[in-house]
Amino acid sequence: MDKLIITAALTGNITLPVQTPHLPLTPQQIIDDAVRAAEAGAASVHIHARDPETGKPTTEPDVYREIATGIKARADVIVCVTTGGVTGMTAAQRVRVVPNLKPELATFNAGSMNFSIHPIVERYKDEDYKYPWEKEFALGLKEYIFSNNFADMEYFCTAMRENGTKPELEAYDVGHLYNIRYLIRQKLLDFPIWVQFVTGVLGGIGSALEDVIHMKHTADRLFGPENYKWSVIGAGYPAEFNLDTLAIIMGGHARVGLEDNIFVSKGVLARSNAELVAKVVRIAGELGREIATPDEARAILGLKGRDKVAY
Ligand code: KMH
Ligand code: ZN
Repeated sequence: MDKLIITAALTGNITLPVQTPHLPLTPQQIIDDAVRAAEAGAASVHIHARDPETGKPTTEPDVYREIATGIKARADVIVCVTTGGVTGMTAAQRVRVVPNLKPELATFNAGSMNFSIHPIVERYKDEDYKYPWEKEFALGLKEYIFSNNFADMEYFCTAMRENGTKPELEAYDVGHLYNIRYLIRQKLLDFPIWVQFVTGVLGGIGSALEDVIHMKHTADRLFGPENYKWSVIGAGYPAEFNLDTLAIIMGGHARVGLEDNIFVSKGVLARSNAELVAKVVRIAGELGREIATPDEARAILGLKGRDKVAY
């Protein structure tokens, strides 16, 4: 088995400040959290940016550059930049971070879907919200379609290939694996690929162990086990740790982070992304799986190296 690649997804664009006071929002907070997550054992950090004033997700290129540069100066960790964007953005706006930063890794969302957290508003009173945009944003997701049509996916493939950025293929359901196979057959993606099985999003596949095993069997059949590496995201608690444990046992890789889950144990908020990373490191240790350093992860995934990024 490969050594375990741990990814820390630091802030996301869906987690709300009302959910946890520990969500990093400003570039400095995101950089600090990335450094601590790397020290705890993360080989890769997945970044989104937020408006430093409002905590609202932003795709402002300068904020992305500030975060990526700040992390690079302090930690030898792979930076996986989002191309997920925010509601209302075109594919061109979402992908511009790739030519701008030429990162080693960037997310590539492998199909369109509903993607919502609107039921969460039932948990909070109006006075709980930290920012005025939060409740409306969560409710608005009820009508949101996360659009990743074939034309857009082709465009993302080209942009990533031209910039030497490896796609981190986010598959939120079994059909997305078939979309990936289509792109491979069209010669738009090259083996070996790096796939995330993302479970537990409202709009995608669930987080039962059988769901992940079905994703894995399907990927084996479509791609061939030798042609891909995989990791798992179980959104929410306890899915995050249950499915990371499954991946550790099955030879996959693990993602944690406040983008996906805010609890370190039942009802206990994680105080940082590093705390979530440390828990996976402990589980892997108990199960005898060694942790990959960033350079070992680069070798496993075939990344170009941090000397070839544009930040
Ligand atoms: N925009 C969200 C619905 C990613 O990082 O690429 C999902 C997202 C995933 O942004
Ligand atoms: Zn993300």
